[in-house]
Amino acid sequence: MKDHSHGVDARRRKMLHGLAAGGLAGTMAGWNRSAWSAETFNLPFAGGERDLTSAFPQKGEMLLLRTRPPLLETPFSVFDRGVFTPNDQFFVRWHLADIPTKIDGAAFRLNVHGQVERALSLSLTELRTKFEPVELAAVNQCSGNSRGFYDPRVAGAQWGNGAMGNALWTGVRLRDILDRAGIKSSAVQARFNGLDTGVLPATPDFMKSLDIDHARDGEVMIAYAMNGQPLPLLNGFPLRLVVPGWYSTYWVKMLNDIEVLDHPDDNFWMSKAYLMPDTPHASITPGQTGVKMVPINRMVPRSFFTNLTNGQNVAAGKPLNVRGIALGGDTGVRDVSVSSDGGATWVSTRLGHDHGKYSFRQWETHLIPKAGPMELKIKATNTAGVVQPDTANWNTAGFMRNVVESITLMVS
Ligand SMILES: Nc1nc2c(c(=O)[nH]1)N[C@H]1C(S)=C(S)[C@@H](COP(=O)(O)O)O[C@H]1N2
Ligand SMILES: [Mo]
Repeated sequence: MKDHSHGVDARRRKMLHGLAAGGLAGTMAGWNRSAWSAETFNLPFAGGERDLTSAFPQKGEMLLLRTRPPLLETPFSVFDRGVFTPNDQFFVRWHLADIPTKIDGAAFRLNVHGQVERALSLSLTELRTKFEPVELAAVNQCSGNSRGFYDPRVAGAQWGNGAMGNALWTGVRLRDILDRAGIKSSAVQARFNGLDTGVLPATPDFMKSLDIDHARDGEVMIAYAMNGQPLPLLNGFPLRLVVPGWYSTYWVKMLNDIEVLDHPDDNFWMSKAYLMPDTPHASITPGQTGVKMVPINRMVPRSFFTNLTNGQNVAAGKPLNVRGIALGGDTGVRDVSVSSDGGATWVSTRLGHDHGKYSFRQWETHLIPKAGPMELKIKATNTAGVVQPDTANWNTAGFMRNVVESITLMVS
């Protein structure tokens, strides 16, 4: 067995020490009764009024969609501050209401079983010392990010654009764990389960599965840290799956159980939930029936303005800095172009530092606006040549929105 711990830098060692000791800075006590901030915030769609709250443990100011189980959205202005989303303002999404409020890192075990030669029960210390640590920048985005903009409206969490975030994830390769257990030739999928459960025993446990080749691709990882710190409890302390380029429904939090299956997983969260139409862009016309459904999977390119908002006043004749972020989806960003004439002509922006193909990519440009209303559009193309669409997709679940974003500035 190779020990890579001597190669680990001091910062990481310190962080991991905190992890193993099980120290959780905050617990969830009181998270329901703390005073909400009196401030509200309006997402730009009907019913988009949200309370701003700082009442959740290890979380700064967030938009409150639901308290239990929590749905917290990142205020969009956060994305203007840097290419990585700070842990304390990283969005939060849970399906089931019984989430452990305190986890003892010393007693925690990750179990690997099923179609394997040797079942494993790994402590956090073993994970960090007996496997090679890896780091990867990757965007975690909810399949339903931006659902609130769907027209006609659809049921589900009415997110604005802030159900996404970019972090530098540290952990171990899922492949290394599976290989240590020894995958049997009967293996078809690996199923991931976390510590959260429903309040009623009849509630299906939240579990997600990946095909065994995907699970062993060397990119999927089990992360014990984000942005150099242990995961916040609400983002999955102490371990979460990171599935680069795939929607975050697969990024199972508080991961403590991996079962290698000899059949395709048909549990509720794989066979009934998180399905999308098997059509171009997962798009159908409202009311359309008889559509084949498939599990949601890879992300698609998106781009956003971060320093300007719709309806903002700006000065005519003076250079205007226009900037934002983009993601390529399941591959890198090739180009982000801006249009100031409603989409007739496009000009490439300057791309920021490349943190890897699964990361946010910052972009920036300058314009000299003329007096009057000015419509700006932003459009990303990924390295596979996939371009954001000019018209929005539609499906009943409100998944995979990635239409070209557009804002109108008042220039005077
Ligand atoms: N254990 C567990 N993991 C989970 C979920 C959950 O409900 N339970 N929700 C998934 C979904 S749908 C999303 S969008 C992401 C949200 O990750 P975050 O809360 O860290 O932003 O977690 C995923 N992993
Ligand atoms: Mo999600």
